[in-house]
Amino acid sequence: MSEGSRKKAKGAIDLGGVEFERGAGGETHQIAGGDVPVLTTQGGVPVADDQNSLRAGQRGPTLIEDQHFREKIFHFDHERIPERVVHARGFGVHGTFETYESLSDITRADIFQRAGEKTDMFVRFSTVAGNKGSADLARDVRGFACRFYTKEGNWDLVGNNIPVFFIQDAIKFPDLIHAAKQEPDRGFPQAQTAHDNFWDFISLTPESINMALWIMSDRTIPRSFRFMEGFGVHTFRMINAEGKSTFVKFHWKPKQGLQSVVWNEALKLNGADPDFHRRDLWDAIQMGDFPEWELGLQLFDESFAENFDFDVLDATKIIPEEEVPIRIVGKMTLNRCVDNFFQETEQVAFQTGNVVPGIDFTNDPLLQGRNFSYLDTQLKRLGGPNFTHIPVNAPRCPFHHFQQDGHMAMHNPKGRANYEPNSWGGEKGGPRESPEKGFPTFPENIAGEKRRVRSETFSDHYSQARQFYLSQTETEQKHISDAFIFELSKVETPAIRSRVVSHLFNVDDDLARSVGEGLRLKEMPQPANAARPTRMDLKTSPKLSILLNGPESFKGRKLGVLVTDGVDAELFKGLKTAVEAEGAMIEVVAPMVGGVKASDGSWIEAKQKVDGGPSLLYDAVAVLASKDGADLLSKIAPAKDFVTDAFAHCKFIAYSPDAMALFEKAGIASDMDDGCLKLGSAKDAQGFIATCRALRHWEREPKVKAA
Ligand code: HDE
Repeated sequence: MSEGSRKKAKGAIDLGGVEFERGAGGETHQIAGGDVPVLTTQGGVPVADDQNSLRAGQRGPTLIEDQHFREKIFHFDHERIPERVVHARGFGVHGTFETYESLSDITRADIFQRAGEKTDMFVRFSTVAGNKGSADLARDVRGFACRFYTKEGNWDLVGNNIPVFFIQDAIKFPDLIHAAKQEPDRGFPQAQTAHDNFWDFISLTPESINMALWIMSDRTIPRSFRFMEGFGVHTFRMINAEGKSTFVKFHWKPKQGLQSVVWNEALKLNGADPDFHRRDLWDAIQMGDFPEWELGLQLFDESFAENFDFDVLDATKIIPEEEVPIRIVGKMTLNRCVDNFFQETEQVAFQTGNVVPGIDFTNDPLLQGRNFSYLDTQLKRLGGPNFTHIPVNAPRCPFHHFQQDGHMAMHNPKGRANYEPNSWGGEKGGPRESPEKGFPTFPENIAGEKRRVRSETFSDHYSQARQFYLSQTETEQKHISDAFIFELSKVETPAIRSRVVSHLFNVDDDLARSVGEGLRLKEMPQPANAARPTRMDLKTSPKLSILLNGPESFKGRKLGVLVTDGVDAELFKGLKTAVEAEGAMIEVVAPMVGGVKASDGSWIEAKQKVDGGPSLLYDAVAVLASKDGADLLSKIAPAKDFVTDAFAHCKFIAYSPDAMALFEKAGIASDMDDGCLKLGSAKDAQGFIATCRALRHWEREPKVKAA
């Protein structure tokens, strides 16, 4: 507010640059004027006093006449809308898609016609089972919902970070979700599949076993939304201008590489920072470190589909990249946070039915069911049929239709015609259909009996689960087995535990045994009855491993540096320079949030006080302490946790020579290994950051067994 732009009110006080005045009861009023607009009612009427309701007498009752109070409370009372029945917790951001090359030979979709074309996007990442306020690091599938605002309407690719699904037919979706969410009698557990109902359902639904392997892998505990893949899951069609159809599966490949956390870290992160994933994306975008994904297509024809080992309409199966290579056709960059969370992230209404000319559905029964569900659910959540009038849902291309009225209609058709055919002609007559430009449904030949039936071609439930398991590194296989043991240890009914293990015998003998032994089953179960025997001949697919597809640098990741007074200033500077040169972030943690005084007298600002900045928040850590500083840290329990957790989670650790006292007191000095690097001088910092390019020091894991 510019000084002198208005007279200072009598008794005005200054609270951090904004002026307030004291009211009669001692309360503060922010004063309008200058750059501060006058507060109004929803109807635009200026408000004189927003601190006190209208009363009869100083200490008397509030008057119903107080229209300002009534409007304010009425609106507040109605602020909540139903959360999404699944994927309630999510985080949305804006972005841009850039088309690399014309795909006109394959699809007539306008977005894929011109190299270099940019299309606006909105993307929402989510967990599935937890409520809106649940923690980010739940073991769960992540939603990866993408909207492209194309010149021929909105195209929504509503995918997940896992390429397969639990069930084959949408009619089982309510059962799956009921089983996964809180048990209905007790209302818990929240955001967890580690309970009886979930594993009961899974163990009675063999088609879900492939997905069960995926969700027990580290895919369900990503380090960040930025480090995960996305998948359209279903087989779709692309149709070119001549009407030729090509099958397609959509993939998003993060330029950042793949990365996950370990389970013990996830458990603790949920307490340390329940917003870990949304904060990560927010911070990265605000800092200008825009995450990028390339869009890849697996394209194949009818003859491939007929000869492939599995039915391409079965959403519990993948097509390995090694069999149908991925063609990279464009890039998504997420570059803008929302202005308002509710307005955009909460109100965005994705719909699988939003496809554009040149992209079409297949008969995947899961996809067909979704097309009904996504439209239907928006009515309940957003309260009426006009949710496309909300800016985040409105197309950004011209649109004309005769839908009218309903709650909150913002734009009804203009003029006399609200129907067609009509004989008004010209502009007055309104829009008309166009067989040339309009959405062409692929004229597939369909014939058959009307029956409730599951195709025989959907009946192999274990072969791809085995293929997935055998495609993992040894470290990842151990994580899968540990995850089964953890989840099933929370299952209270022994028969359900055994039943799950009986399915694992159809996947891999060693896996089943290690889970069975980890649960201390009194007797190993027989393999479950299988509709089809597991195929032992499928080739492994290295692309299914996270560790084989990790980041190549430390870029986009975060080093946490625990410092104390007297920290070697040169060493700190050297480390900071090395981190920044790599395009990574450094966050300073100190005994007190105000910061520390370095050896040369300079001041180092801290971002976190040590108990609010556990090593869980960082990809790698350093402890730079003076001798006195290390003695002080040795007496602070969270400082000891800082190093023991980092060690147990197989993180790379750098330390100044004097910091050793902390490791000794924490009880890990004698176990320190090649993943722990002493920084003798600033020169060593570069080598440390180069070491951090690898994700973790996995060699340590068998010794610490914390994952
Ligand atoms: Fe969803 N799903 N889903 N789903 N789904 C919803 O729609 C549904 C499925 C996915 O960020 C709901 O707007 C059925 C597969 C994402 O807003 C609902 C079936 C995949 C999101 C719905 C599936 C997904 C949803 C709830 C079985 C990956 C969040 C709120 C046939 C390919 C979108 C909403 C967002 C949300 C139904 C299975 C992904 C109820 C019936 C498979 C990413 O309509």
